[in-house]
Amino acid sequence: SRDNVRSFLRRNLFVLFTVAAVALGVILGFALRPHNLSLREIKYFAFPGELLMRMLQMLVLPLIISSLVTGISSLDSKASGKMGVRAVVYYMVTTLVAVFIGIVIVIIIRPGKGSRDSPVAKTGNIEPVQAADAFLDLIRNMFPPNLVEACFKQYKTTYKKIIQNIVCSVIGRMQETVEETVPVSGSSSGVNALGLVVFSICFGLVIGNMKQQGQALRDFFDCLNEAIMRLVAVIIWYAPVGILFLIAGKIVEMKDLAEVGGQLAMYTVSVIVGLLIHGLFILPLLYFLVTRRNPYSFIGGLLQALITALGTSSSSATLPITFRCLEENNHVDKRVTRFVLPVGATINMDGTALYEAVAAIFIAQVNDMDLNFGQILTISITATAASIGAAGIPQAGLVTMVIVLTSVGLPTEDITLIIAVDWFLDRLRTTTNVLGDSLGAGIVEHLSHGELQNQDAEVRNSVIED
Ligand code: DAS
Repeated sequence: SRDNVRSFLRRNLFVLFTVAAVALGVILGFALRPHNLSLREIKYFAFPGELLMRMLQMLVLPLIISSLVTGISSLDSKASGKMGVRAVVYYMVTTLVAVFIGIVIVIIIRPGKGSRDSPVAKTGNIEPVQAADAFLDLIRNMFPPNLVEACFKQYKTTYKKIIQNIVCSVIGRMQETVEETVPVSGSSSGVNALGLVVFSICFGLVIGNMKQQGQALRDFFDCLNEAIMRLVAVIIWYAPVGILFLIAGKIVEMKDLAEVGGQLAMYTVSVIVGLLIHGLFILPLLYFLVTRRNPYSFIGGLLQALITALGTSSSSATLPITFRCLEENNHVDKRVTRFVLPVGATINMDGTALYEAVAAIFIAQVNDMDLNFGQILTISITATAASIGAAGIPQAGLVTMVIVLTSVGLPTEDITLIIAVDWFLDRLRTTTNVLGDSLGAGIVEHLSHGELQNQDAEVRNSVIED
């Protein structure tokens, strides 16, 4: 009936706007391509998109801190401990499954077979990265010596410097241009999210245990969180406009697809097939097996977050929208989203892990290198580590790729082989990352049902006692 249509429209208005924005962005982008806009003109054109990116990033920092601190301090330590373990087990299992799928697909499709499409200029004296150093960097990032600095700077990692050298020498451009192509170091979104997550969890645990004394701080973070979510509700109105221009801008800017060689095209197909299998079948199946609910209607509630991930290629920039979709559309308990979403956006990246494994094996194939079982196992482990270490910002996975390549002795300069299509694959893997985090929140909520109810009962009792 007309009423039904009206209520459907009202509920799905934003989603409809956002889907329309993507379609319009694609059309506009392709319509403008023949005009050969200069880089400067493209920059002006994509400005509304850049603004959306900045608005979302602006909210990420206070959102991560306030949601983690309130989420954790509102649970007793036993409940948060159990929830934390469930989330981490989910993250590890799904990431490893993603890596496994990637490996199987790239071995079956063999995108790198035949002689290589494009020679890579050897870059010469680039010092090799030790996988051990990269691991230590990851752990270092968890403990920022200066919290204020951690809000705008990641620990300068060894491998970032190295990829900077590679890209500089291979594409032979100035460092500033490189910084735009690949977010190498200390760029505007270089928040050390991992360090802030670790600190906020500890802080939340402590003030949660401080009983009456901690009340003022708990109220403060609670209120901060609420205020940030209200800002999200405002920015969400602007999101479709921003997404339209982000997508159109990228399409205008991208290189001619005809330039992409056969091997690279097959590599792209391998990553896409892997991501689709993982995102559309494996993760929903897992969700269904655990919760016995329809995973696709859950995913329907996430559409706006998924499209934002596609538009921004950043899981942290998407975080505010992911929160809203889960809480407003899918009614996931706030104590769960506040706890698991910021952690997930920082360390759980199934799409990135899958892509790292496919890319490393592709590069091995291009170099005619046969990998033995031990090396494939090493790739699985390092791809997982590289996905944990990658920040939720555009193309971070390309940077941490160095860990995977060096762990099995593959030439790091071959990263340049895959740069041409990375902007595109980045969007798809980011969408998979956000999907994995969100389904994870649903699964953890279901498994933690008992603790959440106990907690509710305790709160009720204490109110009655008062
Ligand atoms: N773009 C990323 C993300 O935000 C990570 C990556 O580069 O793989 O999820």
